[in-house]
Amino acid sequence: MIQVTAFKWVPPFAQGSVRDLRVRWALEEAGLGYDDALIGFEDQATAAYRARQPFGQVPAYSDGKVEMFESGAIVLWIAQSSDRLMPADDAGRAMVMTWLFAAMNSIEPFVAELATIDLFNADKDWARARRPEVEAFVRKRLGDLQTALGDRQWFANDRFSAADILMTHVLRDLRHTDIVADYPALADYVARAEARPAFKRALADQLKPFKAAETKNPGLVGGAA
Ligand SMILES: N[C@@H](CCC(=O)N[C@@H](CS)C(=O)NCC(=O)O)C(=O)O
Repeated sequence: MIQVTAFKWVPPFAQGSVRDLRVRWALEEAGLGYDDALIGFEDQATAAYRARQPFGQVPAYSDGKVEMFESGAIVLWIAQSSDRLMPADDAGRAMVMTWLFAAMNSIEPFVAELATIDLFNADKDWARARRPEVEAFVRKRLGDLQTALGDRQWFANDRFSAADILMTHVLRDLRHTDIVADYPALADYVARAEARPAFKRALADQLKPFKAAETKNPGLVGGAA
């Protein structure tokens, strides 16, 4: 059975963003069943978990054939077994890999820097000084990204693929801002991706244990994705 690690609970700002969502979504699109192995913050530093994920993070993945960490690599692995996530021809596969790495390497670092400022350091002087430059860079990248998308629905080969899972997830990490709304084609793209039944199932399954934990322990901060 395929197994994906995920957190039992995370604070509201992270709910709907944790990277096991990428893997859950890919599995749902591919029609592959899986178990989620829920871990707590206390498990992250254990030797047993570090053997699966050297940084103590989620997700880690196993399917009886391989053991993996790194959400992008895992999604790419799953995509190799499903033409719903990656076409069979070389040119088509190359485009999926290209856009998948574009999401992780050309967009995510800037989005992550902005999120780190806003969500963890908003009250610090250095963050206030740095933020305008970071937002300007995010906007520059989103402008280029919107131009690259043009009239297409999806980034690689104009058909939904693993690359769109990564790109959508990265763009969702700007949900705490209004930035994506200023790029209407990208806003429509994210909405189109989020409307997919596979995404909705993946998101609901990530959120389920968080809600259960909050019901059991009302002391945890409530909130949703
Ligand atoms: N590059 C890794 C990053 C994984 C990652 O950042 N996971 C976060 C959740 S989204 C995590 O486990 N954070 C807890 C921590 O770093 O201690 C991947 O894409 O799998």
